[in-house]
Amino acid sequence: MFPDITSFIAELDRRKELFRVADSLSPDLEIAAVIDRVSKSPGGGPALLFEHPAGSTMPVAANLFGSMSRICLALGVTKLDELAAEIEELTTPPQPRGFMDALKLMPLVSRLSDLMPKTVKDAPVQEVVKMDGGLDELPILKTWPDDGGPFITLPLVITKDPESGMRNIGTYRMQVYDRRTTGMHWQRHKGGAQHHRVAERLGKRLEVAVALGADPVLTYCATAPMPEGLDELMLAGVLGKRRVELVKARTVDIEVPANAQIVLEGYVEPGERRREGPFGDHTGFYSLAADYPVFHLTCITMRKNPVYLTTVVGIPPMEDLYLGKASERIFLPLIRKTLPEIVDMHFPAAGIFHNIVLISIDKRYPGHARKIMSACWGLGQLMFSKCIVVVDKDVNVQDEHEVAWIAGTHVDPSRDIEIVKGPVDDLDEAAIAPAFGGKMGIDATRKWPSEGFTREWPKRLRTSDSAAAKAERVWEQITKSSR
Ligand SMILES: Cc1cc2nc3c(=O)[nH]c(=O)nc-3n(C[C@H](O)[C@H](O)[C@H](O)COP(=O)(O)O)c2cc1C
Ligand SMILES: [Mn+2]
Repeated sequence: MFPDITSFIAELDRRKELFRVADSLSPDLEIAAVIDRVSKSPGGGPALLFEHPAGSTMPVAANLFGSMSRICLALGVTKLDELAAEIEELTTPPQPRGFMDALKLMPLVSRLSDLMPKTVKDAPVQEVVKMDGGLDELPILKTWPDDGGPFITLPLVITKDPESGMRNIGTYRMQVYDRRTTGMHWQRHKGGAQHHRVAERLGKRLEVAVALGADPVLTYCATAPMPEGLDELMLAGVLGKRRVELVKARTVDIEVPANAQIVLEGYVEPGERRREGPFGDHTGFYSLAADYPVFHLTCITMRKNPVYLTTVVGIPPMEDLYLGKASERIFLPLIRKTLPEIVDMHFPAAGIFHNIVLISIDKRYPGHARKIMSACWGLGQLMFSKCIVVVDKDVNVQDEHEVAWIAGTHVDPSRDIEIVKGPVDDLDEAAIAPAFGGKMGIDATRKWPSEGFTREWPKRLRTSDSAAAKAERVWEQITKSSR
């Protein structure tokens, strides 16, 4: 597992998965345009290191997670499903049948206790401490022409609940207003916004620390839809198989990742709001300008020669597709703890995570597909699912073509569509009102007599085994003759 982003970059370089851009390109649109162009190439293109961004001595790294092989490498697996299997094992302790059996569980318990973060004294991220540092020292990108300004797009925003002290880490973009202030775009449903809500009720300032370029596992974890109140650092411990090292920040009472490249320390005042946006978003459209809290910088700490890690969001597919794919795989076994009848789920790239959610189930009783829709709309960030398509377990939801075919043939829209209203993603500009709107479920399972379908359900086409075997043999001849 990689202790920091620079060792990850070095490994990508060794594997020839890194392209170094020697040209001096501008952080104003040019670097972002390259990142977008590369992300649109088959498989997501190489990772990028802009060695000489115009106006800065700090290199810019991007698209580090932007392919299946790189997100796997970042998380230390060869296939994302390995993570799912690990999480399954960790969360399903075997049932001990006696004392000797119980003893075997000890390694599991110590594994769990080994996952909590530990505090260190000396940290690379504090090699340089700048009390009067400013954001103008960083090559922060303006990514799309109508953007309200430059945005920090891949920050790890760390806060503590002012009452309980519980920590949260979330990736929320930060629009640069000037060298000491930015926007703080934590949307109302997110962990950081909840801490700010508590701070405002108490009439208190909320201290904030922002890590840029933390190690690959932790960078992913800040984007993960962890249930509220569960520490992202614990997930980082599980996935990274080691305790995350933290160091006390200099001007705020928050521990920050010791191996990050850069840390911004500061606070958000109660009651303060400022226009944020527009911003070319991962919807592929500009998110409209709106009022958001404001981050005030008190101190910058950094390594001696830091790399500025960023990402560009835009029309899918982009790098965040692969971060989302990791969440899809990692959270499936956890969702199955409450909904074991879910067989698989898939978020197509065009659906930008929650606009289209495809779920296969082991259907057990009438109305089961609708139960799954309701459960998803009540479960963490799955509440944002705008269109949920539920199919039977024999349908492969990873195959979007197959799901479209099955939905087209299995659905009577007058019977099989469920429409509800509730909270929707803050980025949904089509909704009835900001963050409030409609959601649709499509029951594309086979309908049962107990659901009122009393005619015969047609059988799926499949030839006989012997005919299929002959066909395979002929197909082999065909493929050989064409070589
Ligand atoms: C590149 C990227 C940018 C993101 N920007 C934002 C953002 O500006 N605001 C926001 O609320 N969520 C944003 N997200 C999504 C959150 O990081 C995600 O919902 C995360 O689970 C939030 O963590 P939390 O539940 O601890 O709040 C972004 C995700 C990615 C991958
Ligand atoms: Mn969280």
